[in-house]
Amino acid sequence: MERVLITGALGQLGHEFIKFFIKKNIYVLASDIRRPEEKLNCDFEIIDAMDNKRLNVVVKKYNINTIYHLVAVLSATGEKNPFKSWKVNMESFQNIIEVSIENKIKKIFWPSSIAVFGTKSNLENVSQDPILNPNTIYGISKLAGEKLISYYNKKYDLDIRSLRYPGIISFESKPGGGTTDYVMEMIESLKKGEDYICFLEKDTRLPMLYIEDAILGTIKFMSSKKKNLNVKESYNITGFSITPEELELKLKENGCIGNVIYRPDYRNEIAKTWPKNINDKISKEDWNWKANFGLNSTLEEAFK
Ligand code: AKB
Repeated sequence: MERVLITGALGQLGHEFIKFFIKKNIYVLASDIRRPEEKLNCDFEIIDAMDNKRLNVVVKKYNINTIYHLVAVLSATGEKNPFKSWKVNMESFQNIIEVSIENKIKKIFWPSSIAVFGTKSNLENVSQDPILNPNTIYGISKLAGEKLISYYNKKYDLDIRSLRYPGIISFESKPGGGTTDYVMEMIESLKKGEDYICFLEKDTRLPMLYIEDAILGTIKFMSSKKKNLNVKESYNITGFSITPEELELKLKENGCIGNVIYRPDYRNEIAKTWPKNINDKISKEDWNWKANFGLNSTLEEAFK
């Protein structure tokens, strides 16, 4: 029986993973550094993943055997305080690994990101294994994490698995601190008939994935047979790619009346070093990955 601990559970992905596990009757313990504003239908513990001792106590107390470690300072916030970002992203991950070794955790999920790529990665269509030269502290920490996965899996016979998420689009749970967050911000403003000041240039193309594909894809990946997983670090996945201008036009086609004012800032510089398109062929071959949502079907969800 799976007993799952989610760290950083009150973030954009955590909320949706909680819902999924509850629906499937899988035991889930949510944790974060703050209390939830609304009641969760599962156990909850305050855990600062930087606190190794506390993590250990909670993992033992609840007999946890699977961990989804979602704690991260994302790209845009990370650039404001790189030292803190590195500390949170790396120390928490190392703690999870230590606690997992001690408690014989069966499986660990740790999200990587398109932030691991850089200008040398052939950004028009990024393959699984290009040159990686990340430009943000977030991307550097994700790349370091990918290397740690293959190292610790081998050294301690762990099963840490990872996917390189593109921008995740969700309408119930909110993102925070990312470069791809503009999608949800623009949709929210234009739906209300308000203008939106976009921090990216109108033609900055980035890969995206609708939350349902992200959750179901991750679960499918985590349930795949280990012997089929040939990539030892982190797998590429994607849904579709868009620019802010394409999104604006689609929203107007859907009857939105607000305008978009383009005022690119430092986040556009980050986005310029990220892929325009992702090649996720290896995920399709190894674990049967398939995205079901494109731009139109994602927007249908936004207007439900
Ligand atoms: C971000 O924009 O920082 C994240 C990511 C792509 O990892 N959404």
